[in-house]
Amino acid sequence: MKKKIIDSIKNTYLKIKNRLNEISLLLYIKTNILFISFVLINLINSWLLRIVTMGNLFSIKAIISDLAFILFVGSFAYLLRPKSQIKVLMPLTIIMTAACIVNAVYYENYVSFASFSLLSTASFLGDMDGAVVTTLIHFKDVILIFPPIVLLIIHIILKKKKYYHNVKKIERGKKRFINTVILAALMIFITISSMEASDYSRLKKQWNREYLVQRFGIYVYQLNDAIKSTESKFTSVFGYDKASKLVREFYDEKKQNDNSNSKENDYTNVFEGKNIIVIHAESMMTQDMTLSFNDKELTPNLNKLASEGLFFSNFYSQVSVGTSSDSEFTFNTSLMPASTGTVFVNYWKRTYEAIPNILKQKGYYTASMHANNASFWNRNVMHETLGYDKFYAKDTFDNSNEDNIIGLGLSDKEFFKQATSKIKNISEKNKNYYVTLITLSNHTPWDDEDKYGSYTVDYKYTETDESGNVVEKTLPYMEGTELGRYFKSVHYADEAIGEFIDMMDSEGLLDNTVIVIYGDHDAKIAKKEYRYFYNYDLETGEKYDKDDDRYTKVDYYNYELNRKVPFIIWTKESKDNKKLNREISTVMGMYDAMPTLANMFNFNYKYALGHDIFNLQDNIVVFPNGNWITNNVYYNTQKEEYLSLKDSVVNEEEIEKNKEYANKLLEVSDSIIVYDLEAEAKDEKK
Ligand code: GP9
Ligand code: MN
Repeated sequence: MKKKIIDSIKNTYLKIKNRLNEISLLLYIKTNILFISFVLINLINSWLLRIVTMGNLFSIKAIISDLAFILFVGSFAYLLRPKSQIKVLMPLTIIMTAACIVNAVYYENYVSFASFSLLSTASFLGDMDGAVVTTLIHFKDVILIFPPIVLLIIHIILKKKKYYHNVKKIERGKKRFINTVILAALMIFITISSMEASDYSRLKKQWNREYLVQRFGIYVYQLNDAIKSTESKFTSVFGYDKASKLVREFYDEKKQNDNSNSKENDYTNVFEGKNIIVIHAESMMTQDMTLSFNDKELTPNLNKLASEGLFFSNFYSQVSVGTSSDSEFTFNTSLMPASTGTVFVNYWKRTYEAIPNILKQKGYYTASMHANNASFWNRNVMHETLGYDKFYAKDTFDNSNEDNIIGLGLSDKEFFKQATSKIKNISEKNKNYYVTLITLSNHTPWDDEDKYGSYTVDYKYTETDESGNVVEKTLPYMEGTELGRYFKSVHYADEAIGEFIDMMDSEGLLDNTVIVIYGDHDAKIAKKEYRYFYNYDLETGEKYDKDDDRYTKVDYYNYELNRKVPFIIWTKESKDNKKLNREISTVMGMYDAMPTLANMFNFNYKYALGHDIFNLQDNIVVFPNGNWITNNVYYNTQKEEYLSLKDSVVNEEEIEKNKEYANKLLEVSDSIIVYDLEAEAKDEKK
């Protein structure tokens, strides 16, 4: 009886097993383990990449286009025998994994995704200190390496289990190839049919890389980027007429509807005939100027210059992947960074209406100074293009004393010291000069703490103990954090600027000179560092809880709004002159610097995209990713949503108008750069 029951259970089990085997999906899975693993592993990796970079947890659209890509490229494996399919699937997995890792590391540093058009830029990384590169690679990026390893393990197990030998009998390669391609085509169809008009233009322009990866996944993004990057080599040959027309019409319209760059105001010619010293302050942020630790201001020197001169407190840098070089470019030309690649590396063989070029025509001697390798960011050639008579790079500075080295090179204090004697020389030989000083010490990774001086970012306080004695206590606060180290470096960089002003003054070099200072871009420090900073309880040394009334949120918008950098125009006499000693809070971008200075120093230009800030009540600052800000709104193009600032009532019509304007402006800027349209104007003048 017992035996009978066991036999019948056995029989039923075998029957079910056979039935299941007949069901094609299960059979498909069982006989396609390697291929399915290949698809899943690479799908998961792309998803992980979106998490570690943008924190984007789930996007069905990205999963579908990832799937389309993986299925399509993988389908070719079916043209080989099961045993050999690994020969196709493994190289593909390695390539896709490499794309994920490179992009994760790249994102860490540039908060954007990598582009093939930047390959020529990669060489400059070689100039960086090893420490910089290693700090760019974080543990979370390392996990992205799993696909080839897991695929190999699966392959070995299958081989051991004689899986390939068994499936050989069932496998009908060509049919599977066709079926997989059909499935991939279906995914492509779903992707395309769910695309909106703006998606097409974004794929075409590649301005908003984050959006593209979020929408299409990393593989499709990288494929599109590869096509675009090769295409850009050809488009500068074609499409010239279209670009030229677009630019011509844009400026014609501007001339008719917007006279803010030609109108005279209180600042017209105020500095005519004066020398200009521009300080490009590496990673200096406006927020730094509002901070104090242990009752000592973080940036006392910048604060003093700002309070004595013109301080533009709502000023944004507009950099793209070209960071420092982009801000040099936009400051000097009032154009936007390039949409693919960087102007300094990819579009240096052009003619630009840049401040040094213009001032040179007016008889100024123009020079730039920077104590890093001349080839970094391709400055050695690009500075000549911008119109600098001479670029004083690393080789013109004495770097021999190891004590004077911080981070990437010569310390700012020593740099300014040696620069002052160079400026003295220049001043003796030239009536007027325009000198740009590019600082270096405040560059990431901010780990030369012992060289930054004695400024501390901990929290010192006193307490009376039980016996009535006053005891000094310390809470670590920002000590030991990345943001804390950055603050110490900022304090050092500020001190260096203060010393420079004093040296210039004692050499008598400030009497006919205007000092212009800009922060080149924000410090790109992670949100979690700010969360810690804003929510540190100075009574207990603990972090406020999220539910605490005192808890400060750090979200996309307040992070973006906080990326302001200082912009200061100062002279020795400013503090006694009401007009030259004030704060301007109208929102302003790096591209407004050139037209504003042009009005003050009396020089002409034709192509500026920004405005003379003294003629504006409100303004629009367009960012390279298509986001923009006015006094009332911050617009996020990735999410197509906005944040109203200062509780202002937002007019939808205005939003649409600004969106259109921002896109047009980016297109115009890019057309000028790619098609070398400022050269055209120069030729016309001849
Ligand atoms: C390098 C320095 C830094 O010379 O200007 O460049 P960044 O990394 O900020 O673009
Ligand atoms: Mn920089």
